Amino acid sequence: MTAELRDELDRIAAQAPARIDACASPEEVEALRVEYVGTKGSITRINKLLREVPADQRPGLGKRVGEVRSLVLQKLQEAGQKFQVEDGAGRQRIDITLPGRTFLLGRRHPLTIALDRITSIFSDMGFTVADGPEIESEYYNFEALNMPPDHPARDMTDTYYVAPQWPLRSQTSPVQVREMEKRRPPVRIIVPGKVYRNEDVSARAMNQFFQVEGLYVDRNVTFADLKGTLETFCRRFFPPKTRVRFRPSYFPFTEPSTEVDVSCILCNGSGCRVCKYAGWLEILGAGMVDPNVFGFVDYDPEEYNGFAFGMGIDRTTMMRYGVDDIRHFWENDMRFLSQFE
Ligand code: 2NL
Repeated sequence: MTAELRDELDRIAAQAPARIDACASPEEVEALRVEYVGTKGSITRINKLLREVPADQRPGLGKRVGEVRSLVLQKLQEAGQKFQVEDGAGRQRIDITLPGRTFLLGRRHPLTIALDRITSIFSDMGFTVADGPEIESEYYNFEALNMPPDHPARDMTDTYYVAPQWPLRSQTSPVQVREMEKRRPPVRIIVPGKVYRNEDVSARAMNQFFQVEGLYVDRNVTFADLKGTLETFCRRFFPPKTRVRFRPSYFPFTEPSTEVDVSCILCNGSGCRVCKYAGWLEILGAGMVDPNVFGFVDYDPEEYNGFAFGMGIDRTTMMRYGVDDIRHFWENDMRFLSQFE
């Protein structure tokens, strides 16, 4: 009995190292661990049989069991480490069989998605992007845009002031005036940016929102250029079946002026809550730049003319995605933001 157990231990000691070394996966190592030292493993079984071995032979055989068990455990541990690698600093070992950690990827804000798309469409038509300050002088925010001191838009109830005579811009047009001062025609720019108005906050209105304005000044620019440019924009920005219409309108800085409507993107013109059952949504205002505006920037109105337009990004994006409350864009609630792209 003792001799048989000794033979078996010798066999294990002779074979186990090579078998463990040959393992190609952590699972195979684990199978050998169970086979040798698990509760029903061969070494465990021999250890239990020690009780039946004659007392005088027990210590010697017990020592041998301990040796073989240590040898096998040592080999198993080495084999386990084979499937781990050192980190860059050579200190910690990691289990390369673990699945990788997942990264939470950020995504663009819906207003950024719309803004990028609008910028890209106008950039295809030769427009470049300009920007400027959000705190403006009354001159750039009003006067140079043909809004004299008694104009209603200058009323303190509409425009925020950070100090007397220093309004927060109520549109991005002051940037266009600054650009015209800096260079000679042709000027073909769009100006995306945040604007401020003292509005009561509601589902449809915020006291700060995003706008894109555009300006095209050159010789012989016509109202047909305005229509072609803005119609092309609408065709590309909105779904293919969207209809576009131009209505006469009024702005202090353009003459003649127009507003552009598109058939409601949600109900396709049949009437719904978003279009207030009109079937049409107003998306932008535009017109031929008033000659008075050119006077302020020293462009000769006899030589040059141009068109300008402005659109609110928040409202346009609401229509595009059927968002029913403008305040969603400002609350940064992940349940809302994660629905885009
Ligand atoms: C609207 C209408 C508009 C402009 C903005 C503009 C700028 C210059 C000269 C002339 Cl420098 N016009 N901008 C023109 C027409 C309409 O915005 O409803 N925006 C939300």
